[in-house]
Amino acid sequence: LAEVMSHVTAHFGKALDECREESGLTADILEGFQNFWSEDFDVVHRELGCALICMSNKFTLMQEDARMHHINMHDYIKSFPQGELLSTKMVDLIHNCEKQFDDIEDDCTRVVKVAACFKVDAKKEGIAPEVTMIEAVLEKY
Ligand code: BOM
Repeated sequence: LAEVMSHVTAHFGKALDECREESGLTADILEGFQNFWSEDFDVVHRELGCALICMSNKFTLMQEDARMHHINMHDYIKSFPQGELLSTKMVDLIHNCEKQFDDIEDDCTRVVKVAACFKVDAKKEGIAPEVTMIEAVLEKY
């Protein structure tokens, strides 16, 4: 499942460049989206939350309220090789994290908290990819 997640991350990450300007996420903070999964990268910057909203909107993965669009996220993950094995787990993990930070009003701040929670939980579940796995599939997208 980490392999599937590497494909999802590689594809989703291609939207980062289109979102750098409006989000203010500099290469200084995050050079490539694959580094999201690095042990050395702390998921703490509000700008990353803004970038995730912008990137998600490129694929209609969020609702107007900057919460996950469950059906679209499910279908998006299923579109990758063996994606059906990951989609339900991933939607559940993200939604569980959303519930924990629902009281944060600022969308970018809340989304980066949700993303940090998702990174921790994905690692716990053994579905987090290594950066090298993502780099190996980047050229496919
Ligand atoms: O309420 C906010 C819901 C969106 C949270 C996004 C979580 C994703 C964190 C970043 C990890 C990305 C890996 C693959 C792409 C998933 C769309």
